[in-house]
Amino acid sequence: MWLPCRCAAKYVAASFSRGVSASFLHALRRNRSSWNAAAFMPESSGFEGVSGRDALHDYSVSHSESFWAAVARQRLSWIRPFDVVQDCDLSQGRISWFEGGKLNVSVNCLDRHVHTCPERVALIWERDEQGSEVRYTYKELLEMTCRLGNLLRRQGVKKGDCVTIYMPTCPLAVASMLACARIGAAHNVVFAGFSAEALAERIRDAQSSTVITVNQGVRGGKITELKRTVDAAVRSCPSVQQVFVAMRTEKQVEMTDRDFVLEEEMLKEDDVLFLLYTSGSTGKPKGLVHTQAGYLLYAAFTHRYVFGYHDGDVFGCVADIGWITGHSYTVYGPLANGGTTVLFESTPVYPDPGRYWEMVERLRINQFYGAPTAIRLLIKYGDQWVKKYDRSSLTTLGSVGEPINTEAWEWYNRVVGEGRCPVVDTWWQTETGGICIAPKPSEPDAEIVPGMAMRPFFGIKPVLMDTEGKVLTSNNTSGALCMAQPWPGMARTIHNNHQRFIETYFQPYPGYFFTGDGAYRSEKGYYQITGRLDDVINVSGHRIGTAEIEDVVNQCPAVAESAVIGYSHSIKGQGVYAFVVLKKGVDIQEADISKQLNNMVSEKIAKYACPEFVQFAKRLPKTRSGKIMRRVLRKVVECDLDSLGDLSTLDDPAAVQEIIKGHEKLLSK
Ligand code: 6R9
Repeated sequence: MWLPCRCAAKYVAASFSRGVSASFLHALRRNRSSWNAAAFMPESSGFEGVSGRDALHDYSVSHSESFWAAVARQRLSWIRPFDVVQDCDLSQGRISWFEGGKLNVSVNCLDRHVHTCPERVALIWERDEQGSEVRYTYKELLEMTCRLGNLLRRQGVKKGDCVTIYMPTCPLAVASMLACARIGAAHNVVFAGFSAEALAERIRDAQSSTVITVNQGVRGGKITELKRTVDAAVRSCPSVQQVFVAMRTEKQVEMTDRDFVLEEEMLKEDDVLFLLYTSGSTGKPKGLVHTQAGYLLYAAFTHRYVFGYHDGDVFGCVADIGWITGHSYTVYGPLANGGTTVLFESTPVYPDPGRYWEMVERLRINQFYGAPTAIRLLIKYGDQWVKKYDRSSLTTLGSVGEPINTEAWEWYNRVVGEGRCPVVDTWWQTETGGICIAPKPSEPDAEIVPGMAMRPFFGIKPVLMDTEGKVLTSNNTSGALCMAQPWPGMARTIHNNHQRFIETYFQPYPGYFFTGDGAYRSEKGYYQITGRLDDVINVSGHRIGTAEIEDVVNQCPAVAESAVIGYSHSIKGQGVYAFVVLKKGVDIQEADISKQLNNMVSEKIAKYACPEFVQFAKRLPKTRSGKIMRRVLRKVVECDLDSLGDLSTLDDPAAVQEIIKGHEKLLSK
């Protein structure tokens, strides 16, 4: 994976921008005796006996090697220093400079300046349309370059390949050149005025597999059909496997299987830090993509302020690193803050239910971050397991993963924290990268309401939406939880499926990020999460899509169809309940099939996703259009028969009665 800023910090050398100003030269000519060689060219302080411009020139010719060596060391950032300044023999045509040295041109042109002056303008694009210039800072140019470099890499461009760039003068052309430099590919820029034939000849000679172009060029008010020229050229270039097309104008051009819209492809690329798969409402898990600077900043910043983490504290997040909580608050947040973090390999009840608190005492943990499901489990074992141990090091207690019920919250606060430690119920998601809503930070004596995430973090602007997609502005109201503004920690895309990313998070409420959760905003404006609005359930703080479980259940040869529903579970938060319709003529004991289904789910997904109950039914309640009425099944499972709701769209209402009977029978077993 390409890490864009890898070399930057380490090898930042002096800036290249020490130019020779005109006024300086003027002064030089006027008064040679006052010429300060070191100020003019710092390297010259090491050149013996050099006092004037002419002497400097003499030196550069007579001591060519030491002159160029000094300049190269001073003005470029090297990954590895060179061994030999030059090895040239003009009579033989042998030319070699800085042998053994290694540098990255793009790091030299971009990263080191981003390090010192990210907002400096690097490019002013004077567009054909007069007066519509666009400025790009070093930071922006670096970002564009990294995305392009990552894209080229992903598409198989390797060190030593040659990319043909057939573009007018524009920032994407510059970024394309630097991107090639970054990944070690050569570029072959072909003047965009050349004909298809001339272009083809150059592509063939360079053996390029990749061409970057624009849909149309604009020059002197005239449009040129550059993509069409590339199409014609590529016909006689068998080496070309892919063509990236940037959109200089709005005009759609014909695209083949080999062609990609450059900007769209670039959007999918970034300085990817990690993928983390999480469940959605379809059977296929989503590989959410998090990137570097934004994610890291957000993880570190929330870690510092939500938990009041200070230098020297010991932070104990007991989440597994296989979940986002482990990523952000076991690994990245604490480490970015230079903190000490505990990696908890065990379980809350091993070797006994005092494990967490014994660990707190032994490691002197200051902030403890865990899940409500574990708290509920520990409550059952009694307070003595907690009180046995010294918890005076604790300053803050965190909760994450699912709504924390009041009983669990109060126990956590009263028994574990002895009423001294604020309990922070932190709401966030794999998608958000870090905590978005939490009681802290707040004024020191501000209230904390049990079981409420309460306050949006810095930079977070939550809104609630009604069913029509309108923003609810009043308090004491519930709706779909969305975010009205971006923040640095948010995921960038779904791996290999940017379209799904857009459809899931940005299309439900255009202009907003949709979380998939419902929330209530209290009279005082505090937020309380009410749960998922989609077919995702939360078992012991682990997200799982019901469709994912159904997929596995349906793979069982005896199963005709199934519906998986979440129901309230006193410890896990939610449990899995499966309705299963068997194929006609199946002659296997139901208990055996249940066992088989459990094995399949635990093998193909995980143990926590196994159905607690399997109810066999002759058929499932369906609408006339054939959709399973999951809402009805949910009510049956929750034993809430009074609010089955409108059954008028049901294909056959008798199916519901059968389901209710079957459910009663199962519970009475
Ligand atoms: C961090 C994490 C995200 C889903 C989220 C919501 C639920 C998380 C919560 C909470 C109520 C909290 N959730 N924290 N619900 N109160 N404090 O858990 O990420 O695994 O992606 O799950 O978990 O439903 O949408 P993830």
